[in-house]
Amino acid sequence: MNILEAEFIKGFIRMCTDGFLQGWHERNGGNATYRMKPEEVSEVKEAFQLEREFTPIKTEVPGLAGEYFLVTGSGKYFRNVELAPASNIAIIEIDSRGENYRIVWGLEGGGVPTSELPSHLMNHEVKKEATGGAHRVIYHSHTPNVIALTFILPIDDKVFTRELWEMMTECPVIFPDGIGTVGWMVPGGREIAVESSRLMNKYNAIIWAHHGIFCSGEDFDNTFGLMHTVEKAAEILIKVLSVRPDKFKTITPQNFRDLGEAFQVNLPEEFLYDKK
Ligand code: 2HA
Ligand code: ZN
Repeated sequence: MNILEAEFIKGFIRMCTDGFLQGWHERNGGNATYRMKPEEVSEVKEAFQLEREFTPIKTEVPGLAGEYFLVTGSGKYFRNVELAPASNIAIIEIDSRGENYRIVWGLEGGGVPTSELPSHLMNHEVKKEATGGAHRVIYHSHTPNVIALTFILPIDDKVFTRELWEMMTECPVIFPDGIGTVGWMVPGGREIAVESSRLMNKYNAIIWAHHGIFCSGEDFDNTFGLMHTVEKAAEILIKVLSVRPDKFKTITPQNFRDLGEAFQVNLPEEFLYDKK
């Protein structure tokens, strides 16, 4: 088969294009990775070339030994993924120790996986464990309104979660576990990956101050949908704060408790604090 006809590759490409069209991927901003299912590996492995070298991941992910991932390329533009998939994305294989990877398809003409590979893989490892294998997508982008909020709100999980929940009634239903926040750190390395994956154990969305957002999910629709929802809530908050610094009315803690009961979602009390 033509590997580009595989449904998981089409879904990944569509997510890249949709993210670009939202304005989340200036230049080479953002990156995405997908942990392939065994049947998807079988479906496309005829197209694999095994002559490329194993390269250190620069962190250890033993929980991902032997897994295959579809990944965006470092320095590649989301804008170009749909136009030339084989030059801008790749499939990588993780070795049996979870310490090295090799490219088995894609990035034709040269290139390496996303500069955020350590964060992606450490997040995948945590999410695979925490969800019994259900989560497969990690997606990072530079959502402008989320980034803007990191200049005006305290970098605090409780504050971001509560303020974003208040912006649209369905937010707490879509991210009932809340949102994690990471203060400014150098991107691309192991340190930010360790900090991010620690939070990913608890949350499906985490915000990197003055940088962007990471989302985790089972498939492309719900991962993209989560990011879209958080960014839209952030946009509404920016609009509200642009008009006046305080809210004239809002959704109250008791309203959230009633919502949680009606929608059968557990909304942790840590986010329903009194604001005085
Ligand atoms: O440019 O988004 O975080 C790619 C990135 C790095
Ligand atoms: Zn980034």
